[in-house]
Amino acid sequence: MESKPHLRVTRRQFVTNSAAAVAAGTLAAAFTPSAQAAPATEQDPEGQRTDRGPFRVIIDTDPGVDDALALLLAMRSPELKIEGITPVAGNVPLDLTLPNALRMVEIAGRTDIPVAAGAKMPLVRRLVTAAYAHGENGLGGAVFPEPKTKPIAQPAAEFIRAIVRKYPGEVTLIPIGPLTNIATALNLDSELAGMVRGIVLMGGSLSGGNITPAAEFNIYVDPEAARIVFQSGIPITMVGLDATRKTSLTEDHVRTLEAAQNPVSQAAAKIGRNAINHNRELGFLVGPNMHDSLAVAAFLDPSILKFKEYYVDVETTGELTSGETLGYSPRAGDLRRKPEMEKQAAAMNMSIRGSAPTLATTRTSPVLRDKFVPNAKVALDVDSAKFFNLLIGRLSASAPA
Ligand SMILES: [Ca+2]
Repeated sequence: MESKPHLRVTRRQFVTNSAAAVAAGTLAAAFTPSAQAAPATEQDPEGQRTDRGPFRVIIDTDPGVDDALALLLAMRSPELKIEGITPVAGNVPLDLTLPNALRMVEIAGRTDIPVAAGAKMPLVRRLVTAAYAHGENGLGGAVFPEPKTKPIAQPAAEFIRAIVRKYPGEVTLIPIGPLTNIATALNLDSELAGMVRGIVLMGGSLSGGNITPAAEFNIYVDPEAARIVFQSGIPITMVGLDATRKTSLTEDHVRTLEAAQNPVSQAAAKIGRNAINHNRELGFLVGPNMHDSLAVAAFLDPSILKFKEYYVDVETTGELTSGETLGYSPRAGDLRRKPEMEKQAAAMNMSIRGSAPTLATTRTSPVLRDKFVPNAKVALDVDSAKFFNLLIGRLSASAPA
């Protein structure tokens, strides 16, 4: 099928703009929050300018301790028009992530939000879960009643496709679990990528993994899906371990949540308290990282993070490294040039090179791309205090009237 021309232009513009930002080569340009993450100034129907949305989003999730808090944060954020929540297998199997998502919707009093069941398994691999970190029930052992709310009949990938097609160019996807549902939606419809406004995801790392030394958990679970997403051309904001491991939930945070008398803060406190205790039992020196809510926060307020543009690709064939995210940049690591040469360096077509071909292959060149074009803004640093002000502030505030 032919893609719609105007949507193609949008994608080409992104690439052109990204290339221009690289060509500009300034530190400021490198750390400008991503356009798709920064809720841009828009016109509302009355013609009033508004910086606060609401912006259409779909949250794809595998609750998950930090997913639960991320969902509660999102449902307490007036900037978001949550079109749906799409649970996926990840931290725990789908038969737990689905009811856990429904529980959060009920706790937040937001049963108006459709919840669509997603993939039970990664695209081509057996499911590896993280029950070791999230407890057998996925919520760190915090127990909540069985949800009464039911998921909609439509499967997640079809639901994502339908919503994106309904509002072309408007929907931002916020995946905070393995990328199976998103990749499946993109596989269903070759035009879909051109209609997605952006993806702000929790996943990956340019500084070592958490489930293996190479891979972050979400990407490790379904590297093939992650590769489809990173190569889709959709503008991506990657909030990975480089930033999320600098966020740590503390006793003080939990006490603030406990003191607030509303169902959301009480539930968040219960989950947070269990997570801290679980962490302590495992002997960790720092409190639980709030990986997923940082991705939601990155969409709400990109100034919380510092970003740099990379071409990110995903290792899918390693014996030890599958799910590793590789960040290519002519402005990072040993490839850095003198400032006066930076512009040239980007233009100089730094090639994107893979592993050397083996004798058994007929592949003549391991060059994957002949020049540097970024596909992701990667969060490299975070103002943790500012992030927790947002997270704990919104979770402990009374419900909006
Ligand atoms: Ca998650």
